[in-house]
Amino acid sequence: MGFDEMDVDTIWLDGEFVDWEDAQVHVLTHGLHYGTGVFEGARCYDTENGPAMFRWEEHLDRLYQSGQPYDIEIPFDREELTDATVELIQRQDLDSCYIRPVAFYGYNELGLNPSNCPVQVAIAVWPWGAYLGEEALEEGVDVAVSSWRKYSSSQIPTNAKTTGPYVNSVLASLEAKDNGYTEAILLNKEGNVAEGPGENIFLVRDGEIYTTGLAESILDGITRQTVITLAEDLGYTVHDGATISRGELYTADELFFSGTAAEVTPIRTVDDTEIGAGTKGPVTDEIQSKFFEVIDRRTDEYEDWFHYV
Ligand code: PPE
Repeated sequence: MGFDEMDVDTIWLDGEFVDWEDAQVHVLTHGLHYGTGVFEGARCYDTENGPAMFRWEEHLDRLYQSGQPYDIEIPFDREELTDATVELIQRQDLDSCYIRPVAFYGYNELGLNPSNCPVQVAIAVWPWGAYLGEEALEEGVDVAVSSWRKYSSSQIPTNAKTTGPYVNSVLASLEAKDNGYTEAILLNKEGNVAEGPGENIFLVRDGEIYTTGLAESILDGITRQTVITLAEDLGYTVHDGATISRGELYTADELFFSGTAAEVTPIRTVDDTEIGAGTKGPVTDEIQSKFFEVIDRRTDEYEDWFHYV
């Protein structure tokens, strides 16, 4: 569904609330030419206690940190960004939504050195349902190992969520979709498993859980951290920072993706090979159920993960 079909009308841009159609930048914006921006994707959930932003503090931490390698100094503090987001959600009467802050080098001059360009900041919120489809959460998705490798952290920091490098994810996603798959898995430069184009990946084998770590050139997902905590609290052994070879994907008992947009999505096939029984596995099911229980606030555990609107 396109933005114009959604019931949203306000964007926060450089400190002001502006009408949706007025949230514009110049075509000579530095970030448009060179991808010199950093962004976040967070969610606000319609919980039993009202709308609440999930792990907002961690998303803010990552936003500011993403700017570090690029000298992007966001000219607004945490409280300003938080207040702006809360007000955007309230003004537009949203119960649940996706939250997209973006900070980028703006308009002044071109050339690779961005230091004379101002840092512009925008926040938009909109309703966004299940990323890979409602059915995906139940049935699982069919994925393919991409022919595109994930860029290495020695080339571009993968722990920074930078706009430009997402062309790597776009290529992997397009290739997967063109070939009839729902999503891709990217291998890193070494040929081991990295992550999905917009998701981290978890593998279950013999009742234990494995996930790739930062040294495998991944984004350190906040949902990934959430899943690790939930799984450990459920009593599972989690091997964070595992090296997962391509071959292990096909013989895994279970595989699933994690991400703000994708939440906890089972993977039912990789390159047409069924994973486990080719459906959502029991460990994935337990973790996914716990995740939904937490975000719906059907439990009072993990209360400090929520920022009520
Ligand atoms: N890896 C990548 C490359 C990635 O983009 C995401 C988020 C993750 C892992 C998971 O991170 P986290 O959301 O903190 O658990 N992908 C975002 C972008 C989706 C989009 O299409 O845009 C997201 O899930 O919001």
